[in-house]
Amino acid sequence: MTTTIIGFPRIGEKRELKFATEKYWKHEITQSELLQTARDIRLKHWKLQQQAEIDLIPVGDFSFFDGFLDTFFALNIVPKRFRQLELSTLDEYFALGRGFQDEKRSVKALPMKKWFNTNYHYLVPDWDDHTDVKLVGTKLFDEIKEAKVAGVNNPKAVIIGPYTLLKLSRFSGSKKAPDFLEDVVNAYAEILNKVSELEVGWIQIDEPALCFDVNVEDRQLFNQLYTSLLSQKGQLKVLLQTYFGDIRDVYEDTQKLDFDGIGLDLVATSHNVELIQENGFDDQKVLFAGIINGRNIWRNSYQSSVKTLKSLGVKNVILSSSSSLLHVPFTAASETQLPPDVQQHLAFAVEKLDELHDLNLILEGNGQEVLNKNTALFKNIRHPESEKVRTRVASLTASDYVREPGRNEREKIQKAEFNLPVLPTTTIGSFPQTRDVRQNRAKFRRNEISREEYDQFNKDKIKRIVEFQEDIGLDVLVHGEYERNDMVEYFGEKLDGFVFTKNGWVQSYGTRGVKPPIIWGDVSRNAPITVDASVYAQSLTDKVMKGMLTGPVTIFNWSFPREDIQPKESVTQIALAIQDEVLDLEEHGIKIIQIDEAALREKLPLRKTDWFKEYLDWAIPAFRLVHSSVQPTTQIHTHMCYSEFGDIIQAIDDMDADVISFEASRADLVLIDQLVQAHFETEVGPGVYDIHSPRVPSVEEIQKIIEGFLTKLPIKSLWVNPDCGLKTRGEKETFDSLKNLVEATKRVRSSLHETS
Ligand code: THG
Ligand code: ZN
Repeated sequence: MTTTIIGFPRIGEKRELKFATEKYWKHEITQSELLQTARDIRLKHWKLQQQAEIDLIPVGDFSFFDGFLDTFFALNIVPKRFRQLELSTLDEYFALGRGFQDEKRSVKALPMKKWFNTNYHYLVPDWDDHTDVKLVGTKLFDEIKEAKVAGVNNPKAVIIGPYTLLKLSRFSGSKKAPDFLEDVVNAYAEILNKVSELEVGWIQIDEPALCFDVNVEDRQLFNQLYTSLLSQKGQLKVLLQTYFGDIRDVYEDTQKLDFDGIGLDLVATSHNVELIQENGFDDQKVLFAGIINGRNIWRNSYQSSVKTLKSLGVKNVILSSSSSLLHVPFTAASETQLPPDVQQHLAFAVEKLDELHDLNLILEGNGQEVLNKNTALFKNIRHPESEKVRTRVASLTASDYVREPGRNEREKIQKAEFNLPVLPTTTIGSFPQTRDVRQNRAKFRRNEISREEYDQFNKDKIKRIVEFQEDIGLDVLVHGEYERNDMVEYFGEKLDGFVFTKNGWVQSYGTRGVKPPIIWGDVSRNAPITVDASVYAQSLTDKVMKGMLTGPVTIFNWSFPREDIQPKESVTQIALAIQDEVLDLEEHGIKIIQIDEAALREKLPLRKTDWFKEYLDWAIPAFRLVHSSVQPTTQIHTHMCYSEFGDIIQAIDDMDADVISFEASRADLVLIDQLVQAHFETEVGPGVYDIHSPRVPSVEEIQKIIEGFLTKLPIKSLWVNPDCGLKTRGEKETFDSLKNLVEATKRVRSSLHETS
């Protein structure tokens, strides 16, 4: 038996790659300095894997921005607008990821999307009729040579496969995926050939898209691609690597095709185990058994892993991770501030390497001691359980999930209560987190200023932003969220049941990362969290102040979950904690409360048949539990960052919020059409401009967008707002954009007057 991993985190133990890259972008270091940092990082990660005696070390998993981008960039899939910039290769690469702007030119970045059901984003390549697919990049081959020089004698080349590439791409011209098939196969064949020439044993071709539903055409595409490609593999051993789900639709095909190895995720689902048990596994192939969880941070239970592996009855097995380790932080060893009884249960990327080594020992019959120690660890897990929380969850009844009266009734009551103009204007909640705001938080954290000084600074900020919103004439105001870091980390820190890492960074996109909270015990709220800030803000104005909360599904999805209880149970606990906050806000005079569910859509199971029974059936009720006992006069808003919920519209309506805001700024009316068709009842605030760019939209532009929405939607259910929170923007552009938003709304209102 041997060991491998699918990929290692690449941002560096202390986020060295992030800092170097951002310096390079600011022209503070040279390209060669950046390349040197990258080499140092790769070398360090290879050495760590060697020390842990990982046999097959992945090479090519490194990335400056995104591995999916690396793959299509190497294949020359670069839209003309980027080529015309005539940049260096590296700068063109970065331009695809983050756009490009200088005195004369401005090019928008490629769109980003969530990578399967993770909080990682990949870049979406745009193929048009000029796209000329051919191998032009040398990154993979350069890294293989570099690894060999560094003494990595058994590298495993890693690339994203052609099926996943085609499935996740956008084809904007008249040519579609099948029209590119031949060129794609040729380009990949050339990659195999070059890797083979470098005397590499294995190539890992990542095909996670096989874990989505694969229909008849997709299956044909997969077979066509690989029949052709595998006939050209020569001596190279080809591993078909899948992750995040099961491959039930193509399992038989993978057995028949000439793959040398099949990589299956044995953690995300039990379905792959069943596929092997029921259909057998070809003796001539190697199973890359994804038994170490790449998605969560708990220690592996060796006893149950050994049991699973033995139940498979497969002859040739290599032990592996269930996915790339890029989804977990670097090392748990430095998290010494955590209580020891927590720390001993954690395995981040570095610790997972040792776990593979341990498992291998055990399976070879030399690991009785490590097995005993691990078994004892699992006997000693002590998740703090709260009798109070358990009782509260157990006593919930169906009526706790139903808001009375119904939506139509509430709408009338609320129109009378608030007396807002038509097309009410608002923002999503956060205002720019300028340098001074972040510094104030940092100083408080380092004990350089007192709690009073810290609070006073934020109060001054709130006062200023409330005045600004009143001045420009927004209708529903917010306090600006100056006291918050990340919208999930902030709530996690205030709730019982969570623990926090100091350095547990996970890449979210490009150089940006998040530090997911860890759910360790039963979750509850011991004191009000946002009430002071909201009440203070409301005291400054006669307009309505909107309270701002993060919803239970998003808090859960962006944390590392417990594995000893069901997701539904954790989410219900979080929902009750947020319910306490909602009711406190209401009691203290806050009449509109927004509960964000930015991450609701991303955790939809990969297969449609699982959407309801494995997810929506508990996620949507959890949201309702949070708000269903408020007064009819209290208005509940929610927000979603990504507009792609066309396929779950009914579920979104069933959240039973009064108003939902979402991204729609590409003047893309498709979703609006879908909402109309589905008789969507919730009032909507489709974003009227894109906050992800510093560009200030003009009054005329916003006016047109609002008028466009009005051709589809009844005026009584339309709100006007930007498409997301404003915390990542600068103040000047934000203020200008919002002034234009209000002015555009006023013009639409008065033109309505004239015509009626
Ligand atoms: N919070 C969490 N996940 C998210 C978002 C979020 N996922 C999707 C979406 N929003 C976009 N993601 C990010 C992630 C990180 C950053 C911005 C958008 C970011 N990070 C800082 C960095 O890496 O330098 C660190 C910020 C900090 O100090 O906390 O800017 O909102 N959980
Ligand atoms: Zn958003």
